[in-house]
Amino acid sequence: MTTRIDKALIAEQNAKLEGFVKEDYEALGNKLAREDINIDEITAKAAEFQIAVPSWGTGTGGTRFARFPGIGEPRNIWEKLEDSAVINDLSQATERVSPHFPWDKVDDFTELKQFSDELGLKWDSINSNTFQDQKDQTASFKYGSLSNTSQESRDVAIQHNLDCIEWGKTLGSKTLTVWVGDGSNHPGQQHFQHAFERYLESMKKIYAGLPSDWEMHIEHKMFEPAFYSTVIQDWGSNILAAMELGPQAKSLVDLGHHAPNVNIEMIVSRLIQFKKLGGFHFNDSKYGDDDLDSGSLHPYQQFLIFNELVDAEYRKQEGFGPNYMLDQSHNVTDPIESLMNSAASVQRSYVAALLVNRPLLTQYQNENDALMASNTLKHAFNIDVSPILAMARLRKGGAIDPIATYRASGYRKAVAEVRPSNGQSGSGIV
Ligand code: LRH
Ligand code: MN
Repeated sequence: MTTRIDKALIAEQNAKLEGFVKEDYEALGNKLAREDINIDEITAKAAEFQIAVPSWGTGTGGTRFARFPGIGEPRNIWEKLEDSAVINDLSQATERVSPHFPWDKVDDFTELKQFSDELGLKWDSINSNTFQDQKDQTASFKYGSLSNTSQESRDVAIQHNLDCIEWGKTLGSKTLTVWVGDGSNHPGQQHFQHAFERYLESMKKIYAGLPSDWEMHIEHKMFEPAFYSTVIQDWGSNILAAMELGPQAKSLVDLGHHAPNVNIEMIVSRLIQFKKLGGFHFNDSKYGDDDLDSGSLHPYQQFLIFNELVDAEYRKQEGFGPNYMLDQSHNVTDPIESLMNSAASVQRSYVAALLVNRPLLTQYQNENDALMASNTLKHAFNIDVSPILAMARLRKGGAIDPIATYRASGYRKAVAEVRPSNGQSGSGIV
């Protein structure tokens, strides 16, 4: 049974708001025209914007202390895809889903591909998992995976990544994302260089298994699950590994994997300059890897990141083509609502960055007019682009107000009737 949001309901809900959106759109269009900006060109770009949904984000997340399941939780990849289709039906910006193996592993990947095709969904980056031991695993990842001192553990981790590539080929994915929690909890526990050497030796074996049109995205993280050192702890170790491995290896920036107040937009600029920016895991955080909804705490930082991305597009930067994806944990909200909200938040940062007057910014930068340079960015950030986002969704057959339409659909209640909760609370991010 696949429950989709009825197109008639979307049309009925849109009919209530369409007049207001058109009014606001026209007013904004006039305002932007005064700055020689054609609103329809911006709306067309907004409509092309796509950000992938993490399959694991469609379920309720948790922490090491507890996970409090919501109702109608998706219990497997089939139901996660159904929910992802609802998110895309309403937002029209999330046609790609990123799976995590073995959490989403199935016996028949051709059947899974068929199912996703029927839902109008595509497959984004494949995430391997060598941060948990699987049942009957022959060698543990307790002391690491690709950098473990045990060749046996390294081989198990390498083979898992090669399997992920095979499964991804059947699904039509073109990217493997490798995040490893490898590291240490005590000074002296790990030899930093030897651990990195073992990691690179393992990654070279995985890299050799990449089809020629695939990329490998390396994800760095400051800490957790290791609490003293992490083998790929920051963008420095990340870009060194990507350069060492070859042109198909690039760096992935998960916003929550940096210490508070780190200048992430500058890291993005460096990765762009050296053609090593593979993609993003968008989320927000206040303290650690909180995996909160994108733009919920630091919308200006998110805008500044897109200012670097749009600048690269504007300068036609060679080797530029990053992948956008959400990576969040929804502990207290309906995951579908949070994912729609977050997709729109990231899309908003992109659209606002399109409104930056770049020739003027360059002039102020060359004149060291710091205040006017900063104001040029703030001016674009402060323009309310909501009419553009709503019009882009409306023109693509989506919902002007995705949350209101989703709630009006009663989808969560409907699926709760066919997805009995297992009643267990448990703990952990999924
Ligand atoms: C690690 C991470 C990684 C995923 C996991 C679910 O913190 O960001 O991207 O594999 O979350
Ligand atoms: Mn991530």
